[in-house]
Amino acid sequence: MPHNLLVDAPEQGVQVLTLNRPDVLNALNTDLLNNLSKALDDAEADPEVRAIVITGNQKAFAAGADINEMAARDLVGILEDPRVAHWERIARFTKPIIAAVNGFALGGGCELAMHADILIAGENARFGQPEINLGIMPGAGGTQRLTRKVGEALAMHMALTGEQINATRALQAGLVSEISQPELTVERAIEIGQTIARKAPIAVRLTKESVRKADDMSLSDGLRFERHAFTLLAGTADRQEGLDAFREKRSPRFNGQ
Ligand code: DAK
Repeated sequence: MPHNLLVDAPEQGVQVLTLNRPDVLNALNTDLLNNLSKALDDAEADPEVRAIVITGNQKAFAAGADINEMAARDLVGILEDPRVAHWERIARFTKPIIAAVNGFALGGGCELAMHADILIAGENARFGQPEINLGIMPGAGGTQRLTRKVGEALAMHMALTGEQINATRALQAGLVSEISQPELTVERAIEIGQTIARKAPIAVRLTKESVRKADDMSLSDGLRFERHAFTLLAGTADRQEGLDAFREKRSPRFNGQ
């Protein structure tokens, strides 16, 4: 049986993780989430990995949590549900994540895509939070991240009606940063990952952390965090290298220090 998560060796700093349960449109069961968590643990510890691309296939990024598994699960004790820890693991990942979304990104699939720092959509992408159709509601950020990204009007519309939006609407709403031809989505995501992989790693990590804080903090607290991070970078060898390289009209050679 093929593995439900394909983990490529990193190339030029970018590792591609491919959700691989095509028979069920990459529905996210516990085993797949577990494998994704483990792959992220490994990637976090691997200095060769500077950015991650998460993708699915042409028909689906992921059509949500595995409904068959959900139907079999007793909801009592949901806070001890191992899937909660897996979602938290994905949210804690410190390196940049780029989601390359073709086809359906629904429910937990849309929520997984929203855990990415950069979201690239194929023209055929469809985003939605259809949990309401199942008598439930989003449970991994679909009421929170979606609202912060697209605003209350559209988030409320999507979460209460279960209606999907297409790639163009997702771009207009600010959910994705770019649309590509479906067959080029992964290639484009890798290219973006490789661009980031050439930057100074500490600056990349602190930039991601700082932008993320904008969701959680007041403007004054966020600005304080940004200044603190900026000051930390002042002591890095990579900052010196970046400034020297500019003045010497050459490409910088960052070493992560
Ligand atoms: N789970 C299991 N199987 C799924 C599936 C899913 N989410 N989505 C599709 N499949 C299966 C279908 O049952 C079908 O299987 P067979 O009948 O061939 O055996 C196969 O994939 C192909 O699907 P369709 O035949 O339905 O394909 P169509 O093109 O006609 O329709 C569709 C595509 C995406 C519109 C449709 O499949 C669909 O509506 N799928 C369900 C989408 C959905 O409701 N997703 C939300 C699930 S609830 C949590 C955090 C988060 C969550 C839960 C817990 N905790 C922190 C604990 C998240 C919850 C959800 O995502």
